[in-house]
Amino acid sequence: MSDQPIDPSVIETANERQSGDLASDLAALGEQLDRRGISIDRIVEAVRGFTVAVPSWGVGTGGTRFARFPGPGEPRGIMEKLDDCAVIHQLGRATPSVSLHIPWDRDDPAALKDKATSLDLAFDAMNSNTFQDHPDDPKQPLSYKFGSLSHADPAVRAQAVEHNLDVVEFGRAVGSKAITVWVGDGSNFAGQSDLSRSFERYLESARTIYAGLPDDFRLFTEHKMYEPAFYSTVVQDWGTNLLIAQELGPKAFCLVDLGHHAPNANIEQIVARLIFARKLGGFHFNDSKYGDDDLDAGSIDPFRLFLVFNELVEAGETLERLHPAHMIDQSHNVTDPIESLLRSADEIRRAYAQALLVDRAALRGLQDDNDALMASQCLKQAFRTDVTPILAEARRRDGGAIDPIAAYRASGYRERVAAARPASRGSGGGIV
Ligand code: LRH
Ligand code: MN
Ligand code: MN
Repeated sequence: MSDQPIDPSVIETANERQSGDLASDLAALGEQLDRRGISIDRIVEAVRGFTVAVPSWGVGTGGTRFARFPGPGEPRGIMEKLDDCAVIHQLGRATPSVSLHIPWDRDDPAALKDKATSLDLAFDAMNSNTFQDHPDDPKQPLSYKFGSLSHADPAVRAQAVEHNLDVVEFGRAVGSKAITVWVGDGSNFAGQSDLSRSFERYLESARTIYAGLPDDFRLFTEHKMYEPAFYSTVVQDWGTNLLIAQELGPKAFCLVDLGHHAPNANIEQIVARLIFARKLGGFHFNDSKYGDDDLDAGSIDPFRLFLVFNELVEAGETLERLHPAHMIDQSHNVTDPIESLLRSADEIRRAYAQALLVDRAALRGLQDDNDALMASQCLKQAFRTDVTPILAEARRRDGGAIDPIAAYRASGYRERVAAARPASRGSGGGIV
């Protein structure tokens, strides 16, 4: 048995109280879905099979670019971050893996692996970091102020390449199978850098990283429209990202962070194009209103999240072959990170379950008949269905909490860690 951080009796007691209501709600929804020709059990089982990784930095000191307001009991290092991640998985049963960020989470890989195993956790894609300087890191004597993989100075590029290879090696040691590379490289002024030459330099560096990947490793490159470079960013959009993945080869894929697009960009169409190109590698789920806000998934625009999942479900077997990585990428300033991550995982599963409810045969027929109104209604019918009982039942069947946030509050975990972990300045998250 693993070292579960929450006493299982807390979950059992809460579930006992709620299981009667859940059974009634599930039966009512099951009846409704039956009339639509959908087996509720099939949806519950599909939801149980859908998991998403939590970001190690998501449980750390949150904040925005402007300020950080650490909450009580913030984890002081990666081991405590893993404890918090274990709470999220124990209650929600949707997040069995953690995405690490190096150097924020650098530690002995064997110790990390042992700790994760003891908590029933594994590691998803690794993240490298050449968008900040790390003054305490002897491996990083040169500054990334003017870029990293695309820097004009070959010595800085070599240092950034080496860092990524180091992260791959670290990932191999902890059982990860992918690395996500996001760089802040770009320029703030027209004329500051050569748009073509900087991209060529980036590609040359990326090729060296790619050449150092183990056979079973994937490389995800992540695009972002702007920030910290405001005039031009080297990997600014999915077009550039696709070029990179195609240039590098079969182990290279594009990662879509939902917050990295212009407001109102049609992200679901980007996802469809990347699926067409067989280059969709994974997601960083979050929500945003204006920019890279890193808010809880589905908290502002759940319909957009649903539309992304609609494309994923529509892709069927093609998607199974691509098996994109699902990760959350959030930063929290006004909520308890554990609660926010529980909620995000639930909203992501919600969007998936709703997408499974779309009557695909009917939708195709309506599209082919150019019945715009009814096609839109067909999608909306799935989106409007309240799948909450399905999500709760999926958790219950896996030993999680019917209402994970209520169970978390009842467990007193935050109060306990607040007493055990003196206030720290923390590291990671909230700065990009
Ligand atoms: C960049 C980003 C990228 C980083 C993370 C902390 O904005 O989305 O994924 O690794 O934030
Ligand atoms: Mn991201
Ligand atoms: Mn981001």
